[in-house]
Amino acid sequence: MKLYNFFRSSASYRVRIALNLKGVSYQYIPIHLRRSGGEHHTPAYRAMNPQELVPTLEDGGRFFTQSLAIIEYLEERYPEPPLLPRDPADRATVRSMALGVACEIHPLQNTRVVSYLRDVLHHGDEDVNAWIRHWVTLGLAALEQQVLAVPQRGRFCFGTTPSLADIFLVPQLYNARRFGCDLSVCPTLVQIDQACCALPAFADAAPEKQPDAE
Ligand SMILES: N[C@@H](CCC(=O)N[C@@H](CS)C(=O)NCC(=O)O)C(=O)O
Repeated sequence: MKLYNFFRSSASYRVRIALNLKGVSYQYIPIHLRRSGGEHHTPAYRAMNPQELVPTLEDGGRFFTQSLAIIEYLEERYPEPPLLPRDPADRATVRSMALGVACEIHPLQNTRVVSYLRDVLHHGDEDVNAWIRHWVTLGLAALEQQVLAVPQRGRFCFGTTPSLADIFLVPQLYNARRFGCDLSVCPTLVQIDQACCALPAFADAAPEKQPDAE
């Protein structure tokens, strides 16, 4: 398996955590998002991933894109340890937490969106930072409430073992810290993040541990 990714990309970080939790070894192929105008915009990369986003997973001669689809692929190919609970209602709850990050928070702070605000609409740093902090904080506050409402409260977002929800949470909190967001809105998420980062699967996936880290 080959993972085309970037150390600081939170969508890449999610897939690295999942691969580590599953104990699947992979080749790390760095795709630099800024160098030479962004290596994700080259024709060779676009042929693998027409969305021109990282990550892309190559397996069995096929290319898989979108971190959630990649992680669900890994879940189906390597069912142990499970990243989703067994009960359908519980599975929907965990997926909702992950999707809250993937669909409601992350896209609004993604590089190309922020660059558009800055370079095309000519917003200054102050506006852009306010935009990022607003959407990230709003989304994390909602996720905090979702986690608190879980009947099976444990050390993780859902119960006593890491799930898809934790895989999406940890990279998003990493981004939130980078952007200077106010994490007082989500004290439970901060505790869960600490519990996750104490596990080797999460710690080894951290941006600063990757071969292309700057
Ligand atoms: N929904 C996609 C998001 C992928 C994504 O936005 N990746 C970012 C890095 S975290 C990226 O490639 N950004 C490049 C850009 O914005 O130009 C996923 O989950 O894989």
